[in-house]
Amino acid sequence: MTLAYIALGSNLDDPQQQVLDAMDKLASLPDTRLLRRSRLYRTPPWGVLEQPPFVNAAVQVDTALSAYALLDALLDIERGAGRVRAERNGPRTLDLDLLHVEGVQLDDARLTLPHPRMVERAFVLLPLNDLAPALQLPGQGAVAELLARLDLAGCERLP
Ligand code: A4P
Ligand code: MG
Repeated sequence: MTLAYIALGSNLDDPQQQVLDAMDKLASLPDTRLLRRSRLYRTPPWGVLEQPPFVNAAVQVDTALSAYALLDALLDIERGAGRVRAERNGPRTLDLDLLHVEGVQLDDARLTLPHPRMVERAFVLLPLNDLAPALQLPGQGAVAELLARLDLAGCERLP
């Protein structure tokens, strides 16, 4: 079994419920155990500014699936939530990104691990820090240290 970390994000069609439903779907993936769920955060949109705020979260799973099989499962769950791929960085019902898989570094046409843009993004590191502050991201440092460099303005924990 291998530890893996997944980021969840939504800013359309009841984002909080989208994220909670996606966590339940992740908990029922084959050969996978959901170990921990982060808290949920409301975060200001990054990239494309003219869109609703996001709800972001992260989970830690223990899985026997390969990184590719896990990615395919995430894309299936996104499709199930009615995800339409339109504008880059634009609004979405559900975005599931594979952040890190223990012991795996990859960069090919389908999958890059660790996720290349995660260390610049408070909306990713804030929930990941709930799960694994001491986690070392290969070539980057520990999650808590990386988070301390970022601007958290406008990010709030949901009750
Ligand atoms: N892919 C490669 N590596 C990975 C990986 N580690 N995890 C490939 C997931 N997918 C990976 O994904 C396109 C393809 O990337 C996948 O089919 C897979 O083969 P996508 O979700 O369509 O696109 P993306 O790369 O995630 O880019 P996207 O969706 O345009 O932008 P981002 O980078 O996901 O950012 N602001 C806030 N506050 N919160 C957010 O959650 N999200 C975005 C989207 C923008 N602003 C945001 C948020
Ligand atoms: Mg994505």
